Amino acid sequence: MKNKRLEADELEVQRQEVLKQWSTGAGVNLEEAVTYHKAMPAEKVFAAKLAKAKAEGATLAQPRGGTTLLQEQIDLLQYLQDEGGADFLPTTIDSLNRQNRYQEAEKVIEDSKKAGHSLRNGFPAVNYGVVACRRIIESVNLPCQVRHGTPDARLLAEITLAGGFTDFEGGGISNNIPYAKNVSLEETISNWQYVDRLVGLYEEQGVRINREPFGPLTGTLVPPCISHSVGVIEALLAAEQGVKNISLGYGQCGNLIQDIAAVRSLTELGEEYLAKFKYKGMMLTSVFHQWMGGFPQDESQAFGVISWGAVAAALAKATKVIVKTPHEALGIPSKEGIAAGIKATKQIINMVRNQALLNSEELEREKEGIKVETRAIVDKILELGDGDIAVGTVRGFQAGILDIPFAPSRYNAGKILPVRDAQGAVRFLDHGNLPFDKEVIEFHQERIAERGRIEGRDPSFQMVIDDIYSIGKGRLVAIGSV
Ligand code: 8ZB
Repeated sequence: MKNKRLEADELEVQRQEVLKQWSTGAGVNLEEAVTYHKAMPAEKVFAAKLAKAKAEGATLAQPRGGTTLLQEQIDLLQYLQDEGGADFLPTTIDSLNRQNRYQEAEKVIEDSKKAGHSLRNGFPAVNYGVVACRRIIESVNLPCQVRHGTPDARLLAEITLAGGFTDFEGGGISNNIPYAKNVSLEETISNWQYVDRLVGLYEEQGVRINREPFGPLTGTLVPPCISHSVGVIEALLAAEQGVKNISLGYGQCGNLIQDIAAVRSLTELGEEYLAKFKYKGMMLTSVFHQWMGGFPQDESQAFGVISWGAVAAALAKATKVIVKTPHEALGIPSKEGIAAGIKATKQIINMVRNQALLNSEELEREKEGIKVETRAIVDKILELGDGDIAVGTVRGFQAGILDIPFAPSRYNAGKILPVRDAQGAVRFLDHGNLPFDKEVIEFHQERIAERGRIEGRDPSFQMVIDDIYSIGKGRLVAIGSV
């Protein structure tokens, strides 16, 4: 495995296998799909709407959502469009499709039809096939994205892209390390080279498909340089396969300065590395994920968390914000709950968007710090791969040069430990084998020590645990054990 564009014959051999994995694969005809996409109005093309938002400095809102039954999925999306005021629409894929367990998904669909309502969370797009996907696309007026966490999303991409979706979430690292235990990076990077190459084929024929690596990884205690490194690497891997439109994601950490610095540095770093490898005609946008950790159960408190994320997204000028719902702590949200999250978010965006950009020395320092840390990681990975980012990624994860906290994968070193500082910014309590120099390490230690002094306790693993639960209990920084 190398970071090299898949040759046409290599891809074709794989495609023939992939399209046979489930009967609906037979419904994919790339040439016909290109014609279908070309007839689509521009307002339904994700990359076009993102480009416009980027030019205007606007922040657009997107919910999540998926149901077992097709009609319920259509009803949900129409509701989120018409009542929720969503700018972009999702179709979140069910957990069985995510694990390529199509036979079992088929039974869930049958049982749901018998029951008269959806029995599971998520839409099993592979089972439904191309025509059903197009029914969704044709039922709404907004761009639609496939959202999921699938290590092998090759067939899912074939079907949903032919089905008219114009954005596809995921990546070889971001859909592996946080989602799987036993799947190797070689395997998922290779699977995702296929997905990116497929997108590249659409691009070559004049169809813009946006790609979005999953930014938040394992949640709310992921230091920005970790998710930024993954985003930059996945952007490089995608660009090599011919992808042109990429949204890089970041999950809210909760400290406003750090969150703004993270969003602003993310696309700058992406552009820096894409230029370094001379990829041309790339469009990068940013995605801010509202709080990806535990929520308070109380709806009013939940709206507080949602709103704080909206403020950060708007001030950072993220191109897109993925919204949470006031039902987050309770279970699967109703369509009204999802719409409520969009409305609260858009209210804030519209109030904040014209205000002066927040600029300060602290923000600049934070931004520069994130860049220095990310470059240290990505450059070391390139070095380990003798210039090849795919090879370097495999070796880098083995060596803990890139390490994702709290990840289930056995291909992740799991040596780093993040914790909040006194202001709630996420710092390294233990930087494991990350290739940082002395100043970086000392900066993190000083910030954490300051919190220790304020709380009158030594920073420890207990502090990390407290930070994981703190927002759910009403605050960002846990003061003492909560
Ligand atoms: C990786 C994303 C996980 C998050 C949200 C939750 C969860 C799950 C639904 C949903 C809207 C749904 N989520 N199920 N949002 N509708 N049916 O995805 O916030 O933490």
